[in-house]
Amino acid sequence: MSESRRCGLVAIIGRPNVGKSTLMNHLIGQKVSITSRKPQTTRHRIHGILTRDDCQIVFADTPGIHTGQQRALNRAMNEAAMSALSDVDVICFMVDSDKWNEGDEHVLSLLARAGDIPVILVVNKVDRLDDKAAMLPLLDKLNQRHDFAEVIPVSALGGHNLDVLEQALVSRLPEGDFWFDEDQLTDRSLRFMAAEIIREKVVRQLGQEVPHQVTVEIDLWEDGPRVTDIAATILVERRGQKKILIGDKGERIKSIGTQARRDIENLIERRVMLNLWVKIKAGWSDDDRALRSLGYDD
Ligand code: GDP
Ligand code: K
Ligand code: MG
Repeated sequence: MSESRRCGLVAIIGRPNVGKSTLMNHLIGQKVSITSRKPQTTRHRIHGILTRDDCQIVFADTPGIHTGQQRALNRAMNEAAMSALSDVDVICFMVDSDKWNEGDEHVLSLLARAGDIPVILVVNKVDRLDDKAAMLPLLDKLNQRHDFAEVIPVSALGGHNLDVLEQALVSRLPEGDFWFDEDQLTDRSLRFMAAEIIREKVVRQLGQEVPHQVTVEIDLWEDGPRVTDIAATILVERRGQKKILIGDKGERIKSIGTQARRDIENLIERRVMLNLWVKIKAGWSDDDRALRSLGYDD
């Protein structure tokens, strides 16, 4: 049976707001099964795993790709993103069917370094197009810039065509045993996902001008008999961001906390008590050492 199985690593890349998280959530659903690492596992941080009888798609956690090269953080994140891409089995380049900007342009330019890795062009948000022909000029333009293995229009939000995308991914994965056992959630990955959930809520509040400047650290994780106690620190770069996050009389941080707590409860299927702290990490985005301690050096 195992000889007919496929398993491999997929990266979904694209500028902020094209719908990467929405797609990932749809593909993986609530049944995220991240497990203890086996020796042959890649050096990648794992964002999520889709396991079917016949295949396991492991989604690499590619750090965001960011424009603006001046700052150490941008550089480090772009380097990390590119090195994460260098040994995946398939890359999905996700774009918005009716919005193209310099962020897309930048990510597209990085694809030149994809080498032989097949790149699937995923054209998202087609539900917003009245006339599907409206995306043809974009597709024409993109096809001239890169030799895509396939072009798949989808709606990540509506679930449209995602089965086609999934099959396109699976067919390009190497045959081999699964890397991860199912149903074996580890603390480490749960913590990681909880931090991601909190970060996602913060980014939504701050808007897309600063998302990569935010990191979340889980300070405490205690599984009590009935409730899991979690404390997390949100590290922002500037005083102004801290103010925005906390909001008038703490309204903002409270609503972030509530939303994050609900998602974390769904993830771990337990009641959660979530304490959030906001701290300014002054000047850290220009300090390579700080980046390393936060884990962006791989
Ligand atoms: P990311 O920054 O690439 O991870 O993008 P998100 O997944 O956070 O999505 C950004 C916004 O686009 C959110 O408001 C989503 O609800 C919305 N979105 C994502 N996919 C679709 C889609 O297929 N159709 C529409 N209309 N909106 C979408
Ligand atoms: K987003
Ligand atoms: Mg996202």
